[in-house]
Amino acid sequence: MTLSPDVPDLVARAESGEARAVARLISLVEDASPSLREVMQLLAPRAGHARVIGLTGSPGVGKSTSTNALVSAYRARGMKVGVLAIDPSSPFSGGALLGDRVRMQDHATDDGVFIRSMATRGHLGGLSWATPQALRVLSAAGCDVVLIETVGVGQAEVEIASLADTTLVLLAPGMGDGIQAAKAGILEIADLFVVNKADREGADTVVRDLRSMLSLGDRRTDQGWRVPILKTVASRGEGAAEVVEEIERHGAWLESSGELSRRRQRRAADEIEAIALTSLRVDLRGDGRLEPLAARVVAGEIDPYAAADELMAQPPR
Ligand SMILES: Nc1nc2c(ncn2[C@@H]2O[C@H](COP(=O)(O)OP(=O)(O)OP(=O)(O)O)[C@@H](O)[C@H]2O)c(=O)[nH]1
Ligand SMILES: [Mg+2]
Repeated sequence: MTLSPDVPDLVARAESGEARAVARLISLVEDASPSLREVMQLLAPRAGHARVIGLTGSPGVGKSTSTNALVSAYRARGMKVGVLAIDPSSPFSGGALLGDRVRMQDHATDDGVFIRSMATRGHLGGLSWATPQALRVLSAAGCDVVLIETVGVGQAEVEIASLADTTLVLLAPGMGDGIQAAKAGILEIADLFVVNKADREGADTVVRDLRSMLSLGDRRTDQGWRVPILKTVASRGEGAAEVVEEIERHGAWLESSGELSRRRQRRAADEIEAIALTSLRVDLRGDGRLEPLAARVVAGEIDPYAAADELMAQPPR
């Protein structure tokens, strides 16, 4: 693990689709390895190939089961698929996402599918730092589409929307989701709503509630994209092909409207900012000037603004 990897060789093997090399590169991302600079330089020409689909929604709504069903639907179209399951609350990958692995077992031996879970808590740069780099790896490995699953709590769902080309918001009956959706600002981020667990009572009510909320807001109509609402039974794969069709339709709209390049430009800007801020923070912490300044602030000798000015007047070592 600590051996410095032969980066060009690793990248070449990942680009030829070797699963172990892909996994290794994503581990470098997770570990914030110093090798990443070289990795990203080599990957740059091949970034942007994959269409990025975000799936978010409350815990237990069926995101992993839906991801599994969507992977099957994409594989049926002969497309190569990457899956990133992101757990913003857990500092370790593995534990909390074990359930996801089990639910995605269908594709464990398919070499047209890369499945990877990633933990971002405790990572200095967080989700916005690590995820785009993992996406670059998967894109370079030839994935036509990458599905990112993240649980819809707090800031993570908003971040996921800014990382994805198309964002799916999942709801299910019996979870008070109609109300939750309005509260959580989920209406703003969805390009597509999926009401999962349509085999359960109340799915039509969720659809109706969503439809009336959407017609009140009607934010996208003027931009030419009307947010569709689909029903699925992910556990039986029902509706997955239709969801893929709508994602493709949204993709075509993204391209024709110019929105795709706008979204990707904004994403790249976010990514640059995250890298710059993270390295600035790392540098400041290792710089040795922060603690003495903090002591002076505590002693009332200077105020924190003046201390920050002093810090920034000279770039960190
Ligand atoms: N009845 C029914 N159950 C479903 C359906 N889809 C998923 N489930 C079940 O719902 C439970 C949660 O599914 P997951 O796919 O793990 O949900 P999740 O959103 O990924 O959950 P977290 O990752 O923990 O937030 C599992 O027991 C699934 O079998 C469905 O369409 N109908
Ligand atoms: Mg899950």
